[in-house]
Amino acid sequence: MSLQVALLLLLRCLASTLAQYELCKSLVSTDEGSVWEHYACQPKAASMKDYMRIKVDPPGITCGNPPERFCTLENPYLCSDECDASNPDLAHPPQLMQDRERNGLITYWQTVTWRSHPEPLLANITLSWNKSLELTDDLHITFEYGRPTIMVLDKSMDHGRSWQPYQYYADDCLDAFNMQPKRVLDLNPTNITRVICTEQFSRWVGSKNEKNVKFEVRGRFAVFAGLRLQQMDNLYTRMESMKGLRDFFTFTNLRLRLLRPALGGTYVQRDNLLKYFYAISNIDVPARCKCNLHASQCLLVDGYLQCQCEHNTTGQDCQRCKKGFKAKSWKAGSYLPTPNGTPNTCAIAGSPSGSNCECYGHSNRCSYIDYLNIVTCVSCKHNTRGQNCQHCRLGYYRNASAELDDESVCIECNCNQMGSVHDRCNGTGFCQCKEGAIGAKCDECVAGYYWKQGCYPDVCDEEMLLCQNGGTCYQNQKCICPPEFKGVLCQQSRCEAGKDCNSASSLHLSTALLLLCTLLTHLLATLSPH
Ligand SMILES: *[C@@H]1O[C@H](CO)[C@@H](O)[C@H](O)[C@H]1NC(C)=O
Ligand SMILES: *[C@@H]1O[C@H](CO)[C@@H](O)[C@H](O)[C@H]1NC(C)=O
Ligand SMILES: *[C@@H]1O[C@H](CO)[C@@H](O)[C@H](O)[C@H]1NC(C)=O
Ligand SMILES: *[C@@H]1O[C@H](CO)[C@@H](O)[C@H](O)[C@H]1NC(C)=O
Ligand SMILES: *[C@@H]1O[C@H](CO)[C@@H](O)[C@H](O)[C@H]1NC(C)=O
Ligand SMILES: *[C@@H]1O[C@H](CO)[C@@H](O)[C@H](O)[C@H]1NC(C)=O
Ligand SMILES: [Ca+2]
Repeated sequence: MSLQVALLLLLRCLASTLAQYELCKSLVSTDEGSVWEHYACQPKAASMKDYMRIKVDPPGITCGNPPERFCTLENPYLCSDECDASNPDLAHPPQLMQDRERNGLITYWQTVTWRSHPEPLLANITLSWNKSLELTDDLHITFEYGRPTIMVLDKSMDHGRSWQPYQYYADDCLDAFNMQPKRVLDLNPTNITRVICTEQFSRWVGSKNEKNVKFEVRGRFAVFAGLRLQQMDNLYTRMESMKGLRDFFTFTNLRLRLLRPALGGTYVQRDNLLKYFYAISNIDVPARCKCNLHASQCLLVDGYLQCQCEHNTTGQDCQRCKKGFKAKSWKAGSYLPTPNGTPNTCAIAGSPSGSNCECYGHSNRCSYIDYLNIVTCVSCKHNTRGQNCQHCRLGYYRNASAELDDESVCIECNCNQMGSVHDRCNGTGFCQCKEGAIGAKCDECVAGYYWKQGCYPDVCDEEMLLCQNGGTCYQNQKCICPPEFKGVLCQQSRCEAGKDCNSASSLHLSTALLLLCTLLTHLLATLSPH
């Protein structure tokens, strides 16, 4: 065997001990000397329970304040156990869900008992990381004294601003959530990201026999990677091609909504409510930092997890190009082609990889225009335009507090359609107003004009253009005249010069009656003997 072959084998061997996508770059020697080669990379999976913040709700749900006795489901009439928050040996605070247990001693968080039945015993546990993470293995929650009969796992991907259900758990899914019970085994490649209700982790089997509630990640990975996760390449390929698959495993916060404790049977024994409560000894969250395939390390910096970004990216999740490296717009690294993927590095502005054409990160493509002999950016994004995407499109104006390579560099003018001459604005966002309109967006009227899908001169007001003859001015738009008057300012009597007086209004009718009466009187007068 030649030395070269031996070296190659050794290298292969080394490479295979490294997990896939573990290296962001390596120094490679070529004819022109050593150069860096870059690869898509991601941090190792870690136990994220070490970094999570726990909050339990409602306040006062943790037992021991005041001290309280409790029993167990197996031994319901031996109620010698006690929870006392003021005694370290008898206290069960939330941090016991994430501690490292030593000497086989199980430590757990515990709630108050179901004293106030029939009110439901509800508790929320919110887990926060302030970092986007991706699950890499099953989530495990260990319940002492029995698993809840009804529970929901929620997740947030935006630091707790919005939440969505992740999985439902119940001993009777139809009854609790009106959902058909499913198992992860029932899922296939097309509906793998479906949110299911499972009965597998809620049935009563004795509190000692089965303590675990899982959110199954392995089982879902196995749909693509095979039962023993041997074909991870298949999974990674799907991650790139299947919409929503990566996001399904991504989260910044998790929440357990405990909706009904273990009952140990079918019914709640109201005469012994001291045996119903929740107790959790451990929550395992195997996950990796989401760094968009631009970092192989994720470290605790100032108390927060941070991707150590490579490829000239930056940000908590390496979700931006570094300043000065925005010749192309930012892209996440790609798992494809396997095994090394594509790094999609950010290129230095003006570098050859940016084709010598600065587009300030608003375009990935340049094109040479032959007859002008210039290179110009193609399809500028983010509402920019121009040879270098350095201007704002018509109808947009430059955001003075943003750099030229900022995605929010162009702000929509937002001119009011009715009040403006057109939809363009000047460099500070002022639109060009039609007569009578005013304001940066031309959505108000100057004095003497009223707004009604545009500005129109006042018809009436309380000063100069008074409605006459008892008419009232309606929103500067028209005089509401008494029935016997008309005209813009009610200045004209309807009976003027005997015209227009025979319309059907009741008052006109009485005028007609009056006329008739006069006529009759006249007639009577002529008929009566003199
Ligand atoms: C748990 O969280 C849900 C969703 O935010 C909320 O509606 C519910 O009131 C919370 N329950 C408790 C006991 O705090
Ligand atoms: C989240 O982490 C960032 C640093 O990555 C920090 O600046 C910010 O204050 C943290 N936010 C909260 C709510 O803890
Ligand atoms: C997923 O699809 C399969 C086959 O179409 C179906 O049998 C299964 O019930 C679906 N699972 C869910 C949770 O809808
Ligand atoms: C990032 O920028 C530095 C400084 O210009 C350069 O040396 C390095 O090769 C760049 N890295 C990548 C991945 O482009
Ligand atoms: C202007 O740019 C700054 C800096 O990027 C950004 O924070 C702000 O939201 C932008 N303003 C608007 C109106 O988009
Ligand atoms: C835009 O128009 C407003 C109002 O007419 C004016 O105050 C402002 O100076 C103008 N800005 C520019 C950049 O011309
Ligand atoms: Ca513990």
